[in-house]
Amino acid sequence: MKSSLSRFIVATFTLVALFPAFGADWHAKVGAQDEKKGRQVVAFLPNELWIHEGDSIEWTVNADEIHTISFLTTGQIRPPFQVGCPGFSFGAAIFDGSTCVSTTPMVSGQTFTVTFPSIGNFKLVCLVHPDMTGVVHVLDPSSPLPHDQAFYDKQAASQANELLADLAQLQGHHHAASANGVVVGAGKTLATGGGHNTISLMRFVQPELVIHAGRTVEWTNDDPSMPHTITFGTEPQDPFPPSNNVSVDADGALHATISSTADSVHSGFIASANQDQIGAPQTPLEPTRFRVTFTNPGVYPYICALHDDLGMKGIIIVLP
Ligand SMILES: [Cu+2]
Repeated sequence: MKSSLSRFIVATFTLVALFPAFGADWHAKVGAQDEKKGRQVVAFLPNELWIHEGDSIEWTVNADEIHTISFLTTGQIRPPFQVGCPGFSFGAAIFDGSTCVSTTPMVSGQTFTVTFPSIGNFKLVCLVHPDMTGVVHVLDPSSPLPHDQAFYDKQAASQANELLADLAQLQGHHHAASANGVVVGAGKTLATGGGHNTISLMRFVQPELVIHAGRTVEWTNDDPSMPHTITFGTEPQDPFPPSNNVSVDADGALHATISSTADSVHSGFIASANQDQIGAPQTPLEPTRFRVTFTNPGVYPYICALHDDLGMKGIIIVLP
């Protein structure tokens, strides 16, 4: 009896210490997807909220693609998502602009609550996805707020539906450049007044291809900001670099030869280069194409090592 009472007091005290203002609680979503998980909305929904000093926002992840909820400090160098701020917060945090706050990569059903004790306009980012941003406007309690929770709920739902529909339309328009070509993903980035939203198709657009032995298949990533891999056989520990048996063609595309269904070949990240920014060094070209020459007949299944859990898999059938 006594111990549960003291535990209650400690819990209450901790809550008071963490959330001194007892402001309003707001809710927002992170990501959306279709039933088969192949169509991913890579966005904070909504990506712009106006709240009062002392209020909290609880974000709920709504997709199986991983996302982080991160607030860096002004001018901070963007860290890799595996590193975080460096470091991570779990469950809840306070952000006043002076110290970085980030979650670990989160998936469907997980939540994170941030309390904002100071006025200001704070950029919200996902450290996994460069074109997934938002903003939280924290106003003085005497200022009126433009929207209520019902508005944000409706906006989040309609944005998710519109973006998923947009992606379905995009999916229908992607054709391979050659007979032995496979389009890897598709996507686009859209802006709102609050930041960037991205839609990404996590699929090989031609999941099954039949070729003759001796031919070369070419995969091309058509997504502006989503990396993918083409991985045959054993998945490597580190998905970033290509496997040792991958070489570079004269035009910069990566190339491997597969002669047996027992071979393991990994493309590494196939992705669009980041955009150049004024005042920053020009970004180098990145490999956007991967080629494999198949010398022998057989059935060759492969995956995207980053998105196979979303169903991103393909197969090459090689006839004599
Ligand atoms: Cu992928």
